[in-house]
Amino acid sequence: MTLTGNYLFAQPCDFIMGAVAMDALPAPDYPEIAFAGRSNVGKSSLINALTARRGLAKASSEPGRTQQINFFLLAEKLMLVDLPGYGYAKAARTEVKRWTHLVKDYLAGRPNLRRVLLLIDSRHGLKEVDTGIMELLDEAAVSYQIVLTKADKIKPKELEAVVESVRAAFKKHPAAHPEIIATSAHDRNGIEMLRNELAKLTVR
Ligand SMILES: Nc1nc2c(ncn2[C@@H]2O[C@H](COP(=O)(O)OP(=O)(O)OP(=O)(O)O)[C@@H](O)[C@H]2O)c(=O)[nH]1
Ligand SMILES: [Mg+2]
Repeated sequence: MTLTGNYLFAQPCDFIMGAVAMDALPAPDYPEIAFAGRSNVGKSSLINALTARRGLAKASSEPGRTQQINFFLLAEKLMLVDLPGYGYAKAARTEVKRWTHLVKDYLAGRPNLRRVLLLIDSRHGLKEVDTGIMELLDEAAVSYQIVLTKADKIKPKELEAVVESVRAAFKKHPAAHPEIIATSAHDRNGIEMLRNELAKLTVR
């Protein structure tokens, strides 16, 4: 039986570890859901909204807040993985390069990665770096799903337009999951829907 999303996400969720290198990841014992996206898109905030735990994942208005791969184990069933952002960050160039490599290696080489949530800022839509990540995931045959963030920041009509443009763009991408979920960590729209979607992935 599939758990309801709200039930699953009300279970304990614990920080397991932060990893700065591929040889320091935890054992691949649980199905993993990775939160990927450009710096500042709202990855850490979305993990906090899903788990209803403020401050579980460190969020900040300063791009580049998450500097390692952080693992959170939910209900001893699902590992939530907060990735450093790719693209712009207020950090040294060499540092950004290092995380970008780490993120790419992780995304392409993690055997227990069940799904990548590719977060896209509702106001900005898909950028070139995002398309690059989609290509990498297509090649690695890793299933991914687009999640729009910060939906509270734009009007419903504009949101529809972004959904349509993203839908059109990912027709060419074989590993993309067809459903796009628009979310807001602030007014919590879309959070329950995403919880339900992720609950389906706890079944091995
Ligand atoms: N209005 C609004 N702001 C949001 C939302 N989600 C995140 N933010 C804000 O966006 C900023 C970045 O959020 P983070 O969750 O730290 O983003 P991140 O993707 O983890 O960033 P990095 O770790 O730096 O890559 C913070 O100031 C958040 O408060 C949202 O749904 N609505
Ligand atoms: Mg973060």
